[in-house]
Amino acid sequence: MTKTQTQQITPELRQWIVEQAQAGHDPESVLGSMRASGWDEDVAADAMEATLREYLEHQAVEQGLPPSAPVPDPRLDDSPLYLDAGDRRVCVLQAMYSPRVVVFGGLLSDQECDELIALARPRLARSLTVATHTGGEEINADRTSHGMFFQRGENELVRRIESRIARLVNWPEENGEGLQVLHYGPGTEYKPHYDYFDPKEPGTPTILKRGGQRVGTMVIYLAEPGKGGGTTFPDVHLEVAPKRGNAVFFSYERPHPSTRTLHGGAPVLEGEKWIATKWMRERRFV
Ligand code: PD2
Ligand code: ZN
Repeated sequence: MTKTQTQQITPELRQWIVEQAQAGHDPESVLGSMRASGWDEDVAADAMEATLREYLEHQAVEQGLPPSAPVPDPRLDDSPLYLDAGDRRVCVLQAMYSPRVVVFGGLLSDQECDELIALARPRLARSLTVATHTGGEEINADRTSHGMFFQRGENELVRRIESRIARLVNWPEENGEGLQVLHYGPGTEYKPHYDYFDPKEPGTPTILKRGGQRVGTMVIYLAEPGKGGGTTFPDVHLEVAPKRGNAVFFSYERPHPSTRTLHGGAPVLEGEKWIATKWMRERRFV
């Protein structure tokens, strides 16, 4: 048996790790103490991460927050410049941990952007949002764009894009809602909101029957406005530029503002903005 396999994470060790964190010791010094007393570095790091995650989850639920769920997540542990999206290499332009926000470069080619717009344009209607009090759909003054939904896998281009997204963020294609295309003219915007469904709204249980909560969003920019139209994350003062072919991904492990995933589409000041949005659910979306 190797040394690593013999090292047991006992309840006493867990408690000690939590106490160190509570006393304000930073992770590096806790790891240093563990190494000094004979712990293998990787085992110590894994033990610490798992223990603190479990502890924080317990605290969150105790304070009345909804429990957390697994979320889509690109593999960025070794800070790759590019990720393999199957039929295309996609650039990782920016990554933030809390909230989890990743900006991708070149998710779609210019031609794919144009093709998607051409397929969507004849089917546009004033955008609706899910009415959380009933579970139906309604026109919302906070969302002045026009949009349409493709069925999942509706055509070859949509299938290609869906497969790319699934691979990039390691989340099953079948958990995705249909790709939505939105068009914003000058002056239009999507006011800041959360993409998850508010558990307190009476219509939410009906919505959740189709695949559980939303846990991640990919917004792909298909056409650039001249000015304005960025995707904003007000809680962290972040604005993502709506550069054609690029995309912003973010995830939210519980339906709660503590995720800091409040976000909006800033008003388009000049020109037109087109995007495609893929919302991802916990389970198969039906
Ligand atoms: O158009 C955007 O940038 C935007 C902003 C906020 C899109 C969405 N939300 C969305 O589709 O959920
Ligand atoms: Zn949104």
